[in-house]
Amino acid sequence: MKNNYFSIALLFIILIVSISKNVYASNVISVTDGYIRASIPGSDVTAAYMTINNAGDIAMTLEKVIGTLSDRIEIHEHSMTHGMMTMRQVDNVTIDAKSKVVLQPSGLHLMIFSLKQKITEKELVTITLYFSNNTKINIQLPVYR
Ligand SMILES: [Cu+2]
Repeated sequence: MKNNYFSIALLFIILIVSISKNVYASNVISVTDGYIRASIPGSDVTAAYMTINNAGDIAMTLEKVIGTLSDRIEIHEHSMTHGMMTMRQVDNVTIDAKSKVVLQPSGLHLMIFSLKQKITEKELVTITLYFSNNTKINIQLPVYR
């Protein structure tokens, strides 16, 4: 009986961890902690962030991102130039073998232009990440303010 309670508790812990970590995985690539910013009224641009993990033995490159919310999703990088925060588009992002890359505010991010609809909280936005070696992964991003 005691064992049963333990199993149920463990199941709940696993459930909570998997929900909060928001894990999406292919054979070697997994994406955790992804989210997209709610769009601001009057603006049709937003950004998305996530951690991309590469469990494989070779480097993987994120080459493009596609979603129904926009026809223009770019990989961007923030950097300091002459003491000013600027951002520029980058062609791709390489995740070394057995490594990870974090897309986060003030760093690498996905920039989403020309939104076809408002992005509001309490919805999930699906996008597809395309990597080298014919690897692609569908992920769902919760919307945060
Ligand atoms: Cu940007």
